[in-house]
Amino acid sequence: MTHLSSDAIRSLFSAAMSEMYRQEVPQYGTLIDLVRDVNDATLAANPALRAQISAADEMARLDVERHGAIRLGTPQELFLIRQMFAVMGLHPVGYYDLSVAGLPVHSTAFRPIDSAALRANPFRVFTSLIRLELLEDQDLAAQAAQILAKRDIITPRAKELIGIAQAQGGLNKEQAHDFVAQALETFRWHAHATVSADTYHRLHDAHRLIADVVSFAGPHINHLTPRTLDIDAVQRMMPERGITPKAVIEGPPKRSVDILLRQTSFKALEETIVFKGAAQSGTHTARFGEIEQRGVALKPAGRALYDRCLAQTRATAAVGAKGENADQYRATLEQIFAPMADDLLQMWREDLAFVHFRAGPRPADKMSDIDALIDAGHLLLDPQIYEDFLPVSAAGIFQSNLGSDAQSTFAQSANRDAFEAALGASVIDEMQLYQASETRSLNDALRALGQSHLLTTQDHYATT
Ligand code: OOG
Ligand code: NI
Repeated sequence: MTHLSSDAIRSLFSAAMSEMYRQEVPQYGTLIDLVRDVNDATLAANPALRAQISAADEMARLDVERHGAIRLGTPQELFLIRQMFAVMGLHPVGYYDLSVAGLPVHSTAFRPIDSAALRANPFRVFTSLIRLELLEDQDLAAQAAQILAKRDIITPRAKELIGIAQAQGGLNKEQAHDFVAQALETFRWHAHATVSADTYHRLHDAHRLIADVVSFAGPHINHLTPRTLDIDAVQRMMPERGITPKAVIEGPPKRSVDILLRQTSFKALEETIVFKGAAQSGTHTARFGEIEQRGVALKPAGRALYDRCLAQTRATAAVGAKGENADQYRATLEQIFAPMADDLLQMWREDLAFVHFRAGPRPADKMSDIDALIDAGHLLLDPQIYEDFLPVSAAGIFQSNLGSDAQSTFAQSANRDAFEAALGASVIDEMQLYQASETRSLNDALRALGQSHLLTTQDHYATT
């Protein structure tokens, strides 16, 4: 029997999610059109960027690239979602502690992990688990746990197909289509709350996130984010298309070599919901829009530098709840990041950034070392795209969605062990993935250039 690849199943799923979300949230369609227009214009105006993206074989992923986000209620749900996502080649990478921003959740990113899968379709889902133990009102927490224990977020047929995929190592075409249709049910919006108006309001008073997770039958997808090549243009043009963005773009400043991840979002829609029991209705804000620009992944030293610069910026110029001080924040951000190297080769040489190597023209002879190959133009470097998320940015997106642009900092209380126990697996270390990918690309290029005597097995950053 022939199986559909997990890449193909992921592509079907991401297209189906996009279609569903377009139906559910009309502004999403507007955003997708805007991002496509900006990307087309950016590529047309910048032939070097177009050539670099094509040479790195990354043009195809750009148009389909999305990330979504969901929030889960129980450890069992996280465990089951991991099984579901595995069928489409999504694996948990990284641990994000959002208690640092006063949010009662911790998270991981389910994403493809090898370069071929990322090139095929890098669809990812930022997945959070609520932490009832962080609530002050433990009676309410116990009630919330009871409500959550009654729901089943995965359809019986989806469970059956996950079992089949695990037993036979994949799904055939018909099963795959069935699986995608069933999986979609988990992430659909439910206008009918499973709780009474009274319970909803008590949960909401404890924390809006708790109400969002506990009051509904499933973990509705709360945003689906396209990737743009020019987030400053998108931020500028959003109002022209009737969308109001948050006050500042999260993440690093604009640079000539983009680093990590820059994100902006628009506020959640207020939607009508119907409470249990009564014919009474109310409103709830769950779904919002987000756009992002992805730059080069940073090595540990680069990431530490990023975290330091960002913390310094936030300490110097904090943005207020209504977006006050946004201009000062932007200027400070640029100024504080200015000393950081902004040239890809220099960043690689300073152990700041991960690259992918590519073979250029083949030299006539054996060369003495990698630096000589680079300097003579035989070995070419492309930025390795950052495939993950940033906790401070994620917190800013959560906050903005909760109605405030205020940047706040709280005492942290990470609990990675509990998260991994729920997941039933360890989260994968993203730094190891990037390093392995860099080393593999280097060795492939060296072989293609007839320089096998320079093959390397070492982790560049780990040894320096
Ligand atoms: C997730 C927010 C984080 C991002 O892009 O950083 C996120 C959520 O609101 O559930 O999606
Ligand atoms: Ni997001």
